This record gives sequence, structure tokens and C-alpha cells, in this order.
Amino acid sequence: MIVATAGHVDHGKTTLVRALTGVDTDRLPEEKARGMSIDIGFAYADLGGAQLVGFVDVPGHERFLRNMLAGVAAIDFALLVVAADDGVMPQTREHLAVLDLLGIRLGAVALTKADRVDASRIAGVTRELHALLAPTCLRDAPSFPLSSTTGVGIDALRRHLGAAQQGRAARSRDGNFRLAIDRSFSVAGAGLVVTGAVLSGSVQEGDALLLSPAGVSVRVRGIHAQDRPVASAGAGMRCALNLAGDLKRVDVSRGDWVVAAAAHAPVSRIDVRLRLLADADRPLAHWAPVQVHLGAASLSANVVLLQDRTLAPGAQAYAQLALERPALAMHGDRFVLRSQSGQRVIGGGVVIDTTAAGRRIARPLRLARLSALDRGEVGKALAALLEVETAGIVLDEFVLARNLSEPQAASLRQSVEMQVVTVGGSTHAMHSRGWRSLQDRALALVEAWHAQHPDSLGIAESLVLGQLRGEALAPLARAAVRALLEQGALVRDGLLLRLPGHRAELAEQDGALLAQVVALLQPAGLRPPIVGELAAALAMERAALMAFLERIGRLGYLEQIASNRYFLPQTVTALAAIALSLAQESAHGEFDAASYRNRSGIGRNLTVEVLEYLDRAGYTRYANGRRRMAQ
Ligand SMILES: Nc1nc2c(ncn2[C@@H]2O[C@H](COP(=O)(O)OP(=O)(O)OP(=O)(O)O)[C@@H](O)[C@H]2O)c(=O)[nH]1
Ligand SMILES: [Mg+2]
Repeated sequence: MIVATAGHVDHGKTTLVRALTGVDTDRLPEEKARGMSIDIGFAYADLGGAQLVGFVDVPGHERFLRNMLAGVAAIDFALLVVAADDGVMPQTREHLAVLDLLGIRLGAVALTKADRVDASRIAGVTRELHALLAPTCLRDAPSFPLSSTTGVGIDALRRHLGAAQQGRAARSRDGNFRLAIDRSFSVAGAGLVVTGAVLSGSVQEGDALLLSPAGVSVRVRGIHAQDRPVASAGAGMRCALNLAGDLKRVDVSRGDWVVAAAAHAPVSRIDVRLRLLADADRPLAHWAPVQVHLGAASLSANVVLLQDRTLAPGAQAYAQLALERPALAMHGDRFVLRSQSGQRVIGGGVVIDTTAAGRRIARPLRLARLSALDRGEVGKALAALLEVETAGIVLDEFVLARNLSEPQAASLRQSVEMQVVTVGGSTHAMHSRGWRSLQDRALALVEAWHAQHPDSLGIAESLVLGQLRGEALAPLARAAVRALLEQGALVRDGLLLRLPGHRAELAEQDGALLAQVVALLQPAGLRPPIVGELAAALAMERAALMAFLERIGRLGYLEQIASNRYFLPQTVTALAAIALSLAQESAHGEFDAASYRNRSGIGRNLTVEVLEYLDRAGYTRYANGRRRMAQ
């Protein structure tokens, strides 16, 4: 468990932490000289639980609010410190607002300096605090009148903290590891050490992680968790990690992260639910400049209001944060906003979506997405998102944004009514209803083609996929066609799709001439004769034969490879299969023209024509002298 102090300057936070733990968290010479905390300090105490309780002592002075915010980013328990003589002061309110924006429900009030006042004053301040806490997440926090100088009341608070630690359910270690760095330093002989709170997941000695957002690979040489050397640690602990790696040119500082590789996804726009504090001076305007505190990071940003033109004090709305530089954020992360002019806390909220914020999406769809994703229960959120995103979603993005573990993702796949399609390592999903209508639509397209072109063998697959593109993400559209082929609801002939019952009806003369052409093409295998040779063999005018081939080609009986070459559909299929097997055999899924020529044996010139045709037909993709399969 991690406990953080909060409260007005000089109200006795540091003295109380020392009374509870024996540790003076004011370590900087300047802090000692001024008798005032400047940066966050750390201490640990054994309160009878399996682990030590970690304390983060924050500075109360308004000038060091930024440090306070870095300290409370990932705490479990808030210890609001109020001096009984002073009572509620500005930073009492401001720190309480921060704790409320962060959604911290577990906490207690320490009424310090009780030795300086009488019982009626204690009762008065307690009443005032009760009213102050009532509208916040901390409304149930009990008060402990105490004196850190005489020691009266300290034991009662210590017992309460111990009981809170034991009564608290252990945090889940599911999901990717994320540690928000609040300090970083070099230790002679050991190298780089970073400390911070673990927001999610777990870490073991030897793990390969990334410094983020820089994206530098590191390895974990050693771990201290809650002040003790350990082999592994997880969410809800403060950790010090000794990191190895190529760190000479990296500048690691507060606000950076150490994360599992999968969680390294910096974004410069985040969609959020934002609340402006009721006591904010003025409404928040569109594009207002703000300071965003996220994890231990602090960044400049502008607020893009997605609903009304302004946000009134006390109101809540969906908005987008346009960050000055890329940062890490995940669904459910809390943030606090300060005004850039006054430096006051003005609001904060919850990260809802990091996956679509950078994309251009019409505002109504964005808002619909946000209210879908804003549902707490993950299955409900996914189901609602699939209703909104009728063309389907990249399921991997959803799983990552929620930081779900593999078993959690698997059970999600079971519980939500959707079609999941995995191609080439990425997973897409679509509502089951949408999946069925996508298939119906594909069938309807083929049927309509047959009705309009009774003499055509079928419709080009690329044409069907092109028509489906507006209704489904490309991998889902391709999968829908593939499913219909597997079910036998569609048949593929070369590059064409047709219904199994469809029989093309050619005029008698055309049928006879086609049979003669097929008889010449078939025995030639992968190197069929060119149009001039066919015309000579058939004793026909080249122009007349050309006109016939063009017409019959459009109907799908033959495929035009180059200006003077028509191939049988099955020849095209065989040529494409050679490309596929070359790509599959190579380590990087690529091949060059020379290896295609060797494998096919069709000679250099024809190889060029065939490969260019395969590019055009959408089978292969050319880049830098090599080709890979397009799908
Ligand atoms: N009489 C009395 N004095 C106290 C008590 N607690 C703290 N003090 C005194 O109050 C002064 C401020 O205490 P700190 O613990 O430094 O206050 P703080 O909240 O940490 O201050 P910042 O970190 O600067 O916000 C010190 O002189 C303490 O000795 C108490 O319970 N009784
Ligand atoms: Mg202090």
C-alpha cells in the first residue's frame, strides 16, 4: 500500500510521517534550511502487514504543486493533514480537489497540532472538514486528532493505517508493466536506478523493458520494492529498478516511464472525460492552454472541447487533450489540469480513448465512441463500441488500451457477441450482426452482377472488396469473402467470384471461338502464345481476334496479362501461387524477379510482365526491387 500526505504548507505533514515511520523525508539541504518541503520524500514503515507501507510526503506550498502532483499519481490511500489551529486553508482545498479528481476513495484526515487547541476547536474544525469532504470521493474518511510533538493520537492513526492495508484487496497484476518514474539517479558500480510507483502489471529480475516515450531498451538488473530487495514486484508498490542498457545518451527524468514493450505506445492526442472544478474562476474555452499532469509527467496541452463551445465551472464533458509532445496514457488513467496562467488546479478527469484521438473522425462518431468506451465494465464497453463502429475495430488496440492480459482478452472474446478475424498477427472484430450482413452484401453483389451480366463468368474479387470497403475494414471484408468461399456459398474462378449455380451463357459463335482459343492456350502451360501467334494459328485477322479477346476477357473467360497476352484464369492462379510460395519460403516474406524467373521458367521478359500484372491485380506489392504479398 502507498500512502501520500496532502494539505496546506506547515500543517505538519513531514513531522507526522516522521512520527509514523521514524524517517525525516525532508532530505534536501534547502528543505532543512527553510524548514519546508520542496520535493516529494519517501519513507516506509512496518504496520503489521505482509509488506511495508510506503509513504509519499508531499510539499504543501502552492509553488511546489507540480511536485505534489507527481507524488500522488499512483497512491492507494490519502492522508489529508490539517493543522487544528489553522483549520482549512487554500492548499487543503486544492489538494483535496486533486485527490478527488484522481478518484482516491481510501483515506483519513490527520488533525495535527491538537496540542495547541482545545476540544471545542477540534470539534469545530472536524465539522468544517466533514462538510468539505462530503461531496468528494473521500467523504467516508475518518478524522484523527493528534499531536506529532507529544505523540498523542499517533497510535490510533497507525492502527487505522495497518487495518486499511490489511482490509484492502491486493491490486491485480494483470496487464502490461508500467512504472511512472519520479526519480532517476546513478549509483556507483550499479548504474542507472529509477524509482516510482507501479501502475500495472509486474516485473521480474532480468525482464526486458523499454524506457518510454524515448523507446530505449533496458534490462532489469535488480529490484527493490517497498524498500526491500526482491526478485519481482507488481502494481500498487513503489519500486526502485536498477536498469542496464545503452543509456549513455538518454536523459531519464521524472515523468518518463519504464514499460513492457507492448505498452510503449506514445500518443500526442488523448480523448478524455473532463471536469472543471466548481470553484474555477471562469469557463474553459476551446483550445485553452493548460498543464496536464499524467502519471508523474507534466506537459503543456490545449483542450479541444468536443461538445459545447465552453465548459462551465462544475460541469463535465468529453474533450481532447492536444499534447505538446507524445506521452503515455491508457484508458482509465486519471489526470489533473492546471491553468497555464494562474498555475491553479482547475480540473481533471479520466483518459477514455488513446486509439482514435489522432485519427480524423466526424465529431458525432467520436462522441458516440467515447460514451461507448466510457462504460466501466470492459465487456459492455466493447459491445457498445462494436455497435458504434459498424465497420469493425482493431481488437488489439482495444485490448492494449485497457491493458488486458491474454486470459482477460480471451474471455472477452468469449463473452461479447462478435466475429473475430486474425490475419498476419493483427486481430480485428466486428459485431456478429454486422458480420452476417457483410456476407449477405457480398452475396448480393455477386448476384446482382450475374443478373446484369449473364454472359460473364463472375465478378472480379477486387471489385467486390472495393464495394465492401465502405462497410467494413479491409481485413474483415476479405475474411467475409473467404468465409463464403469456405462455406461453398461462393466459388472462385481465377480472379472472379461467382455463385455456385451460375452458368455463363455465351453466344454460340463466341463459345465456339473461345473453345478454339482455349485449345491453343491450354497445352502451352505457363508460357501461352501471344495474340499474333493465336491469330496466325486461327487464320484470323489480328484486329478481329483482339476485339474478341477484349470482350471475352471482360466477361472473365480470359485474363489480359499484357497488351498482347491473354491467359486462362487457371494459368493466372498458378502464376500467383508461385509468388505466394516464394514469399512464404523467404525469411522476410519477399522475393525478387530473378527468383521468380528461375522458379517459373517463363523467361525474363514474361516474368516482368507477369509480376507487373500481379501488382496491378492486387496480389503482390512492389517496393525497392522486391515484392511481397499484398495481403
Ligand atoms: N505543536 C505542534 N507542532 C507541530 C506538530 N506537527 C508539526 N508541528 C510543527 O509545525 C511545523 C511545520 O511542520 P512540517 O511537518 O514541516 O509541516 P509540513 O506540512 O510538512 O510543511 P510543508 O512540507 O512545507 O508543506 C514544524 O515546526 C513542526 O515542528 C504538532 O502536532 N504539534
Ligand atoms: Mg513537509
